[in-house]
Amino acid sequence: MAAPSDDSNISKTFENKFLQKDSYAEELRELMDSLPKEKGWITPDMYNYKGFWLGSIHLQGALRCQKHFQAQDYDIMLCSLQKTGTTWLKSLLFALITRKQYFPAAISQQQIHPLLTKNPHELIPGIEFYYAIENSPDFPMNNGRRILSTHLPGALLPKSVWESKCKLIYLCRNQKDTVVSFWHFMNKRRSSELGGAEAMPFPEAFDRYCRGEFQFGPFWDHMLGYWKESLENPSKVLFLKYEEIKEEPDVHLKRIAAFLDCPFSEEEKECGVVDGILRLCSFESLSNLEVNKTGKTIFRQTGNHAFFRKGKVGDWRNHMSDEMANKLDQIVDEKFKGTGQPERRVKEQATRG
Ligand code: PAP
Repeated sequence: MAAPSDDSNISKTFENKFLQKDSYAEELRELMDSLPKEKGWITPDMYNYKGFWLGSIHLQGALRCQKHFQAQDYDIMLCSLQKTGTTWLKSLLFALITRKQYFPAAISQQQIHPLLTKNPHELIPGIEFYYAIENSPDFPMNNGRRILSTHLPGALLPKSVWESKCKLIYLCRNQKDTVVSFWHFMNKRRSSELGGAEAMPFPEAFDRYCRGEFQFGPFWDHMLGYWKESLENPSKVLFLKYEEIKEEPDVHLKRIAAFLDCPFSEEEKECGVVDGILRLCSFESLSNLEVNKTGKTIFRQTGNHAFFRKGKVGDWRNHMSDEMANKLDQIVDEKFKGTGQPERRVKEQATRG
């Protein structure tokens, strides 16, 4: 069946359904009853499944895609925790892979680029969300590839992802900016999806994040799983950082293109294709499009504007005390000690702002 596209129907049934425990399949209810649980940020509960925190929607989606999703060698899977820059990288990947159909440097004269009328999340589906709705969603092909995304940790991905030759790109971000971004986003969702529920105070959100108790967390195990795979198999997993892409977007876009076996030709570079993609996908460009100012996501009542807040490195300083920042730095140091994880470098960059 075709990928869902009518936002009004899906968002109503999808969210409401997953807030009602009675409506879950019996098998899922039994599993949920057997798992450790905590209060969810949006849903009433969150479950610890094999070491990771998932809401009922994501648990259903994870189990279904483990069972039914078949990765293909030509697939591209963008893997990330929430609020690490997924929307941005989705737009970059889409523009990169479809650049022959939609020439980014000449969009204004010749054609309407899909990114000008659709939110990146509509163009690149998150597999666990689609599998939460149905057993066999049909994902779109773009120039001979399927560009997909997931917030699932590597350990919960369907086996075929690891067994096939599909390529994985992992994106991470400085934790201090991530938790601030996550807190803002969740409060917007609480307000629009939970009938104006009160905002969660930042100290509470921060403590839960530090304990790893947020969707798809804890961040350390999520990151380390992909980090280790990227070291062992660099042609399979490319490990990227938001701050580094911000610093040298052209370098990283070319790196991504080479990793995906679709490098830019000299001619393309001279014609301004790299710059065209970066301009099209910049925060300023995407956040000012009508679809991203007033449109809604497929699954949620929350508007697309929630995916575009500031897009800056170092905004954590406006929300976090020194004591909080030190606490999170210590957790990062402790969790990544001895792993060779280059998190420290990300941290220093963000500290410099
Ligand atoms: P998601 O996991 O829910 O998809 P995600 O896109 O990963 O969210 O993260 C949103 C963050 O990326 C926001 O960060 P902020 O809250 O600190 O501002 C958002 O502003 C930022 N972002 C979105 N688009 C871009 C872009 N084109 N360039 C840079 N940052 C962006």
